[in-house]
Amino acid sequence: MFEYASAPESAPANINDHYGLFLDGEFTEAGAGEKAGGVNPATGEEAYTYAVAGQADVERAVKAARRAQKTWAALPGIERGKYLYRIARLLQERGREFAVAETIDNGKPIKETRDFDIPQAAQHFFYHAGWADKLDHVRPGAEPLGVAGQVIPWNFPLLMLAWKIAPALATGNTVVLKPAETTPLTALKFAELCQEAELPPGVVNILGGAGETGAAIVDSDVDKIAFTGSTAVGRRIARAVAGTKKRLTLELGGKGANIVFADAPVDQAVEGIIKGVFFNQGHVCCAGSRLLVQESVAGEVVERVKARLSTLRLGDPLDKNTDIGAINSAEQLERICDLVGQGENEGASLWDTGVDLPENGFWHRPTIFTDVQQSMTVAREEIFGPVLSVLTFRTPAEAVAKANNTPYGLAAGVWTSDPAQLGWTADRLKAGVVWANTYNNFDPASPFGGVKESGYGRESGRQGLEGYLK
Ligand code: TXE
Repeated sequence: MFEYASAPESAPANINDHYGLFLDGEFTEAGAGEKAGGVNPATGEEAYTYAVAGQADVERAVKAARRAQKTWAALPGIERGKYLYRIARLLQERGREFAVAETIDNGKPIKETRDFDIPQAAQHFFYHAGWADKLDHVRPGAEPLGVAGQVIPWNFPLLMLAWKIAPALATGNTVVLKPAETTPLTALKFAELCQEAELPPGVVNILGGAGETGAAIVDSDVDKIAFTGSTAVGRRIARAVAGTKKRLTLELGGKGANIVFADAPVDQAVEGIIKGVFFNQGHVCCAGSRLLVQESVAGEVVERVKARLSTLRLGDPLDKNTDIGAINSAEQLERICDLVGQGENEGASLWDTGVDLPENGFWHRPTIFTDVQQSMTVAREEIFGPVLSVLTFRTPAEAVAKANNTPYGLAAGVWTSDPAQLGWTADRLKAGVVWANTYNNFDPASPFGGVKESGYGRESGRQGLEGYLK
């Protein structure tokens, strides 16, 4: 993690009243003049407005990216790298400001944006800056794809932008990126930062908008689509690009299993179970949303998780002591409540922390379901909220069978003191990422991505660069 020189959590977020589209190095209004509002999920109030790109704006952006791409790719790698280093340093310098803005826009606690989202985003640019001039050694004659269209979700707005933009730029591609409609703020602030870094116009274009704008990017004259979001939209995009020249990487949903064996280090496991599904209010594609715990220790483990959860503070995301923030949107809250309701109707036992919820904004108590059967909705569907479903197992084979009993395959965790048990289990899990005695740990050098219906392609690491090369 990086050190920050100054600025308390109360650093000004420097939020403009309105943001245009960032197109060819300039902020401009949408051709049709369409706008939308950015809402602070902790208050429910509008914090700013932004321009919504229509098809004609998308086409203009793709043309600008196309024009810029040849010059960008022709730069020596070391020069491209310098721009990425500059962006990384600016993100560090303005880290507190970006953290406050992200918290206001997304609802996640400042503790997380300050110590995780923003430093990780900066680290991503540092990591890929280092690749820009070394690629040729690993991949002689490596050629960029051209223009990448990138569509990202609202759960890690700036970090997902970094995951997409840093490797594209390092490899000589240019980008047209659309942030999610509920969280475009840090992407638009990032556009200002690109201006500050004097990035050549057209290399990065950022367009606000919802699904229609995303679909227009998918249908436009780009060479690649990189998408992170729901499996339903991922499927739609796969159909739209089938039979075109466009390359596609998809990072979709998950229903991660966190497997706790009886010999697991219990204190560590309890923390890992909580971090696994309550980090970022559970708005995490790789969340360990199913706890699979060995029957002999299930009672004890669940009681300890409940006790620890009861000590977490839910409330004002800008307070540095807050552990659990707001749900990102009214729609997401409704989706979570609907799935929780189905859990109760199907006979799972619900427990929640009982904590008082703030009057305004969108909130959900940390919730645990026990007596969960594999056939129940809460064991099968991604809830994408602060909800843990507990299942038990007797034998390692049963743990693996239950963990793999999902159409998803993004991530899993294994907790045990026995290295042989760990290896045996990890080898059999059908998941892109398996964490051992930890959960939700990330590193820019470590490739991330799913199997089965969680998508394909990898982001981060050397493998992530391949997604942007011919
Ligand atoms: O996702 P969408 P939503 C899951 C999670 C969540 C559910 C719904 O379970 O509850 O999806 O979330 C853009 N063509 N994940 O509705 O719609 C959209 O504007 C092109 C898991 O927010 O997939 C946004 O920028 N783009 C996930 C992005 O897609 C389209 C993260 C994601 O929104 C589009 C988010 C279209 N037709 C949700 N329609 C993860 N893997 O982390 C929408 N978009």
